[in-house]
Amino acid sequence: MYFRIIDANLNRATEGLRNVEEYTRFILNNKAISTQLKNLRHEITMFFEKDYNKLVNSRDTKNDIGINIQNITKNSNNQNVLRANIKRTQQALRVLNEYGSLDDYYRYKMYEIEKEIMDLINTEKKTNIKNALLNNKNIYLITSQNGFEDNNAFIDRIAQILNSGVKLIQYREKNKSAKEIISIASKLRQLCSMYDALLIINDRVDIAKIVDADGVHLGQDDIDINLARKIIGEDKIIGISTHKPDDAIIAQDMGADYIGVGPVFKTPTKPSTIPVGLEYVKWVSQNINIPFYAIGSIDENNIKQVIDAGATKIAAIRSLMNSNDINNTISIFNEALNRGSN
Ligand code: TZP
Ligand code: MG
Repeated sequence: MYFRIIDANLNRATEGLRNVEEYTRFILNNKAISTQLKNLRHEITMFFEKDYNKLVNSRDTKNDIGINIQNITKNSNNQNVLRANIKRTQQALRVLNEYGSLDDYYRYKMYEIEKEIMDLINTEKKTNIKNALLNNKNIYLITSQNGFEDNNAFIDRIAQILNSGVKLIQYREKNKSAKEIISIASKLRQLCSMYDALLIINDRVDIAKIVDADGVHLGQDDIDINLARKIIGEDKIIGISTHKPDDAIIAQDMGADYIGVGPVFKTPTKPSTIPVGLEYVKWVSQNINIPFYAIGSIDENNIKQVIDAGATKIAAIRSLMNSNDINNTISIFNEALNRGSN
């Protein structure tokens, strides 16, 4: 047995694992991966436990000719440190397999964990980008064609609202054929791109994909978020309507990019739905970490109450679609939202 080699590589592997674990624990806050790494470290240590005395006795640090080799990760960024430690661990596990008969299962397990960590980091990066996209978009227009039976009049109205500074719109249409929805959504796509606004499609993941919208909005009875994610991809925004704390927690855990919170007040758009009230807005503002939009009969007269309950973003149909003076409505909304954030 080459105890010196085993000793050095056991130390290398366990130190590497501990280093990776600190990243998944304190930077990624991921319990599942951290636990896997911890178990791996314990199992490897236990495998060589019987040789502990021999390993320590074989140690001869003073005469180790490799001891002065530069630490390549010094002054490097966190992700370089992470990557170096994953590689270090895998290499050490290979040596422990060859010289110490450690099961190669551990090295393969480490390859799997590496993939899980990298997938998580990539998802987080995308989430951060999407968060930044929604960051300064505090007024969310949800469209309705009520009163705009002519498609051109409807598109003109949306253009006016975009022109007043709204940067986020949801095309919501429950009655038209798929063909007509695609035709209107394509026009809205062009319009939103012109105004540098985001276009979200209500209910229809297929149509969101077809018109290359920025995302899709789903209710509690719509397509499951995981399926929608598969269809529309990681880069797109998915919003979920929520009506109670459990809905919000689940949406957040499932990777929603934002949630709708409402109806805050009674709304003729959803006549049979009991309003959730300001209490739920307050709860979400204190317990949920993803962006949320309060919705349901929010207008110039009650927006302040909604903001006082903790909302920093609002969504509306009628108060925007039907405003007699859209610039004035938007400036009242903006003033209330900006005052609320100070
Ligand atoms: N979801 C909850 S309330 C609502 C939706 C789609 C309708 C909001 O419409 P309005 O006109 O702003 O009350
Ligand atoms: Mg829906």
